[in-house]
Amino acid sequence: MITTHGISSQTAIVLEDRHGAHNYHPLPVVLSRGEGVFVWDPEGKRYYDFLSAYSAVNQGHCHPKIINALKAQADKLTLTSRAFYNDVLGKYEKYITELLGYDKVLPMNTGVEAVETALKLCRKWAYQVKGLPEHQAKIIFVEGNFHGRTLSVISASTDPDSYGGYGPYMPGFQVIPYNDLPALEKALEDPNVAGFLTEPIQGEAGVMVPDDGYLKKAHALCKEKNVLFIADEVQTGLARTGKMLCVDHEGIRPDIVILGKALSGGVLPVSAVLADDEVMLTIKPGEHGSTYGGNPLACEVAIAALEVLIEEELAEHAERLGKRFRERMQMLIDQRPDLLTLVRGKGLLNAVVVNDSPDSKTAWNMCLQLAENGLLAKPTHGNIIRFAPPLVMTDAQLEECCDIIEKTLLAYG
Ligand code: IF1
Repeated sequence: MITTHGISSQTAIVLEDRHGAHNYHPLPVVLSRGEGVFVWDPEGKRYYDFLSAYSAVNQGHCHPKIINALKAQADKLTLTSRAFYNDVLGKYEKYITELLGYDKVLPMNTGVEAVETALKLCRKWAYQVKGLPEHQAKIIFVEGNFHGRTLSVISASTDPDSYGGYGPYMPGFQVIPYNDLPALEKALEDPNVAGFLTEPIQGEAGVMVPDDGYLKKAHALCKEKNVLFIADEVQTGLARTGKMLCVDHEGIRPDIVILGKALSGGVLPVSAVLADDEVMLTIKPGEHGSTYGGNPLACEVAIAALEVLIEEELAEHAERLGKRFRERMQMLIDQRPDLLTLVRGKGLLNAVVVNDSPDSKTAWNMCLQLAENGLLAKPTHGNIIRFAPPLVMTDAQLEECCDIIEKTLLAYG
């Protein structure tokens, strides 16, 4: 069963099903190798990857520069904990804070840990700087949000799949409609509001792009009320939407920025919270941390992952390819309005909405067909297909991928 060439797809699926928790429902595709925009199954079938590990591999699979950084540091030192200094962390902290223009960074591992860190910072700041009464700080979230899987962030989720059965929930959170400035204005009338947390584009909700100007105005409203504007850029950040940060499209500077996923180019869980001293220095030694956060292996990988984004101009690339992708998808929609409703997105974070109900199997079945034809994408909410390839895709590859999508969807049903 287990050979020197690894295991078959069928065996891999059986093993996961038998021995792993059933908290996922993957497409029946097994991957054993990746390079750039491609992944391969154990039998050698090649696919274009249009999920990019949920935007963690913006730089492409196994980017040589990032893998070399990993290997070189792995031979020297991997983890010391923060009980001691290490000789890479400070270099990384200087690099990322100068690159993104914040006083300080706090390194964590997974995206949701960085979100939790931002929420803790927000509360500390509220009590120490803003002067709110103890235990009264409120943080505003928006409907349809996705910030990860911990008890505290699922407490603000409006998706029953995320929060159902996990109560009791975290107090001090309020959820308002997304893309709704009057709702935000009203929520901000409460003097105990400490922060407003949002994804600049909602990923899990189905690539929901807010109206132009929403983020800018929301930021201004927060500033007026001395409320922290916190951007969860875990999925939208790091060149995915055509700018280094998605908020750059509106020229705003959040008080707290949360990064993860592509910060390591898919190599290790590496996340970060960026803020200025007024916020960051409210957490004192011993008040927050993580065994692996800031480890030298992660720091070298993160520097390389960020350098790749800049050296290969991946934001510009995503912007150009994304425009072309939406143009091609619009042409397809015009041909089959019975089948497809619309395409939306920014840069290379896009979704096509299928003309069917959210509880239909249409998008899932289309993704099975796309896989058959050599392109991997994942449905979300039954009638939405997310398309988010690695940003290192060439123009010619993008055209070929659009041809595959066109051929597959035109043949559907
Ligand atoms: C799963 C979606 C993507 C995120 C934002 C924080 C986190 C995420 C904006 C937490 C994570 C994931 C996790 C993954 C599915 C996924 C996802 F489908 F749910 F929407 F990316 F598209 N903030 N997103 O999108 O980061 O702790 O996972 O490192 O299966 O939960 P994490």
